[in-house]
Amino acid sequence: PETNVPSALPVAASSSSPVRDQLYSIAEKKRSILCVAADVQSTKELLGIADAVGPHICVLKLHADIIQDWTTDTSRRLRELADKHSFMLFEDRKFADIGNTVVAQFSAGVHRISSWADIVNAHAIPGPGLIEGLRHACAISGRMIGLLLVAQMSSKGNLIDERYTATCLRMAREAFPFCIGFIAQERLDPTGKLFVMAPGVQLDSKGDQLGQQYNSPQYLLKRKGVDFLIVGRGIYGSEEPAKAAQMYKELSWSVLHG
Ligand code: S5P
Repeated sequence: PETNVPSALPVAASSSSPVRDQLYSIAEKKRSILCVAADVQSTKELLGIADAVGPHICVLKLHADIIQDWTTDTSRRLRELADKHSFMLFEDRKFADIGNTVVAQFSAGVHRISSWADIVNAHAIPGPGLIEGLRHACAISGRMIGLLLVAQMSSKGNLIDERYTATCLRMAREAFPFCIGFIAQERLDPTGKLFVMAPGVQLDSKGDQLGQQYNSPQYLLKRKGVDFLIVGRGIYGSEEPAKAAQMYKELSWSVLHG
């Protein structure tokens, strides 16, 4: 069913999550609800995209594990760019294991995600122990990090049904303010306190050969009530990523506020 609800931006003031507050403050200041998915494979390309689209985004989403030459220098320089342009870093790790394992995946290994990410995401399938583990690792890191639960997916034939999504909503409510929202395709929390970032956004394509499905910013924002848009190939795959980012930023902001 279509939700047909307005944006959650006005709810920001009533929130008590510092990560959520920071995100909404950046979004308001930069007039941007755009998250760019920088799915490139080298540090040089990643930093290049981050610097180019930086002025137009509120969040840069990455998959650290596809960067072939990742070092602690990659995350250090990413953080510098995030501070320079004022955007948040979202590691799209989609944790999906028992609590004890995700603690290590979050804080150790080559990527040491908890030392630099502002936002991470997880599948809810292992149950609340996973969220507890991530919260624990977060406390050890001493950094403020927000969690998004993957409550729906954009890919054709995915196994998520309405009951699973409803359970994600319940788990997220219980885990607020560590859990601040969802990766999903429509608004889930009617109050908007738990926000939705929606991937599967592109204007020039309906999908790819591997099941990705795209919708327009208009559809997702107006008809489905999502709060933030994630655009990957529509931006980093275009000839001029900075220009494309500016276009998606302005279009999505005007859909909400114009
Ligand atoms: O359901 C999902 C969840 C995510 S996080 N569908 C997705 O496509 N994603 C991610 O969003 C995916 O991993 C990729 O990084 C991005 C979409 O990229 P695009 O190039 O298809 O826009």
